[in-house]
Amino acid sequence: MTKTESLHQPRYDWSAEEAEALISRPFHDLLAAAHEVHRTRNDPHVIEAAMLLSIKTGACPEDCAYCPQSAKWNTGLKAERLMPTSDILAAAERAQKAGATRFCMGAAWREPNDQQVADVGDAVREVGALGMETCATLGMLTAEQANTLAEAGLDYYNHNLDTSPEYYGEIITTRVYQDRLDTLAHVRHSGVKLCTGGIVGMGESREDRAGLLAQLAQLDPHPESVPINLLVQVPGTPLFGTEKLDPLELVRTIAAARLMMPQSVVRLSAGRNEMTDELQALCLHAGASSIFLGDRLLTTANPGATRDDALLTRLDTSLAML
Ligand code: SAM
Ligand code: DTB
Ligand code: SF4
Repeated sequence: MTKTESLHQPRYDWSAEEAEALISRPFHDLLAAAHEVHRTRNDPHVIEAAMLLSIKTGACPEDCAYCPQSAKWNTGLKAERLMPTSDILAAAERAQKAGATRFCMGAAWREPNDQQVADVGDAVREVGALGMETCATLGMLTAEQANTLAEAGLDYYNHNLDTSPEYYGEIITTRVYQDRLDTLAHVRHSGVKLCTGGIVGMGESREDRAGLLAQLAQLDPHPESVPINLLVQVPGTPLFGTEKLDPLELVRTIAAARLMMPQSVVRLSAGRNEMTDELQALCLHAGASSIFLGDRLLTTANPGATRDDALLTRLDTSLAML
């Protein structure tokens, strides 16, 4: 196999050590290789746009140290029950008008009950009928619950591994890594596509970022969608005040994800509100090709239309159509 072929051929046997060697390559070599893979598969001037809605907010029993929605931290967030389907549909229509092709419904649950899954399934059917791609992120699922969502026509399920297996216990104690992997397996079995990635900037090492990427790239097939979030530091959460990550480490993480999972869509997810246009441009050059639109993620701020329109214009980039 030639060197170029090997770059483009998906592999599922990535070790954390190999991933660390890749992420640690000389910066320009890493970026050039990632951009080469990127543009053979994607038009670098076209970006996929998704929009998020928090359909059930706050009061979550989990203790994720980054998350403003955990009941364990005092972040001043007002908890809200599951939204009626009609409100979810209205938000999806607004998202579609704003140019989003995927609508992602997020709920602050550790694990939904069957009634909650059925209710979200109804929303999925209605949003799907608009001609949008649907995504949901509801916490841990049983195999049956994943099947229920598949029957409702759900396109993607988001469930992040967040960090390396070694660092996981520093961030969350109320569930274990294997719980996350089990839900990913149930989703895969159901036929719903996988959206799974992680967060950087939580005080982890480069080795941990490589460890996360190796876990993701060991999934066979690779996740269709890989969100890379930069921690949004929310006052009241344990990670508020964590030393800021060198932004070029985010760029390296995206480039390595692009190389290790050549067929996946890598999303530059949370954290864009604090990024310069120039940093976002580097992330998109390194192989990210998807963003969240709108002025809100789930509960925190996102750049919004005015800033994003200006960014896309500066980069001669347009939004993908379905
Ligand atoms: N409760 C479900 C779960 O944890 O899977 C779904 C919602 S949860 C908010 C979805 C993802 O948002 C988390 O897995 C985490 O990766 C990301 N997230 C939450 N808070 C964040 C923050 N402050 N900064 C960056 N990403 C965050
Ligand atoms: C993902 O990886 N990032 C999105 C989506 N999946 C659900 C969520 C980011 C949440 C950021 C914190 C907040 O707005 O509450
Ligand atoms: Fe709950 Fe999800 Fe936030 Fe963790 S990330 S506290 S599971 S809403």
